[in-house]
Amino acid sequence: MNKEQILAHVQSQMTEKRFTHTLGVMETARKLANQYGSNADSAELAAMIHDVAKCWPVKDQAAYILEHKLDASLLNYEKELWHAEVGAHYAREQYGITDQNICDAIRYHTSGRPDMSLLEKIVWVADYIEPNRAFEGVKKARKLAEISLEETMLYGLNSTIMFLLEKNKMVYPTTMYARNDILMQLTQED
Ligand code: DGI
Ligand code: FE
Ligand code: FE
Repeated sequence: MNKEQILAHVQSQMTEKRFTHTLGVMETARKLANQYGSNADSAELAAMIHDVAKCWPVKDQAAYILEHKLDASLLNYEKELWHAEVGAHYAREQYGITDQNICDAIRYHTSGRPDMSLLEKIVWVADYIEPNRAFEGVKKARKLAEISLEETMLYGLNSTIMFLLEKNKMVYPTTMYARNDILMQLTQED
């Protein structure tokens, strides 16, 4: 499929609000890619597809993970994590995306992971700060993104982890490892 076809299909899978968010992530990912010296077309394509499964019924997301033998350990954690795992596989199967970098940027756009590539960081940060986001602290995150992807990720991962702790929710261990890894990267820079 070409980009226009993928975008139209992605739109058919989600609410208008989610599609507006997707367009915001695409625009932001493109900007960040140019700013940090990554491929803007790859960043935009990963952003286009990143939430394709977000509006599916959660039981369909779970069934997809089992049916395609994806990482079923995710099913022990919050359901918000599942659409990323589904989306990465769907990108390859339905849209013919063969670039592993793009599939990984989709796969880890929610959880993060240690040793994230530049493209993975860009999509994670773009998802966090796109113009339609309105949570407390988003302005601060946007400011940080002008200076450093790692500083933005540390801020975002800390906030997300603290939010989960406050709500007595499970934290996916990989998110914690992602956060520690970013902290290490920042500490070693000084
Ligand atoms: O799909 P989006 O809403 O655009 O954003 P996302 O895919 O980054 O999902 C973020 C949500 O996932 C956020 O409300 C927190 C929730 N979540 C639940 N468990 C975890 C988690 N996020 C991370 N990073 N790690 C978790 O263990
Ligand atoms: Fe998402
Ligand atoms: Fe998103």
